[in-house]
Amino acid sequence: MANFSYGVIAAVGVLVAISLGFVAMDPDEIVAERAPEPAAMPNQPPVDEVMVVESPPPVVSMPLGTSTPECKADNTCYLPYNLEVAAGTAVTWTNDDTVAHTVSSGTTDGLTGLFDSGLVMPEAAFEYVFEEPGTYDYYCIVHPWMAGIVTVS
Ligand SMILES: [Cu+2]
Repeated sequence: MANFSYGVIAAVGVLVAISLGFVAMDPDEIVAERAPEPAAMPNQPPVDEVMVVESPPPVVSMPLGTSTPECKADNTCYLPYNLEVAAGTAVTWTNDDTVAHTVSSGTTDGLTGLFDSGLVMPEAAFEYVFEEPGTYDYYCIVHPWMAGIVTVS
């Protein structure tokens, strides 16, 4: 008889403990546990798209008016003055002036012979692919104050 009573008391005790456990739970918590996984944020593109960094086009302009030396003072004879590109990039120079220019590798101290556009007429363009990292000076043989740099990484 004593064993049976202890058994009932123990069983009731376990049930009470379980019931108290449920009562103690915050109803919001129960709902939160059963809520479905939130969907991906619709405004966030996939990670691989986020990693794509748009670089400016590898284009250098020979702007209007560079046939007079004023552009030398603020390095605006070629724009941008120093173009930074990755190895293997094809760089395009566009002649946006009204007279012919050249894109000749080297400085007025001497041509390097790596590239030389010859005369690039107005509205024409010259392209060169930089395969090796380095700093490449170039200038215009016709207007030697025109100087620019391509930095290849
Ligand atoms: Cu020129």
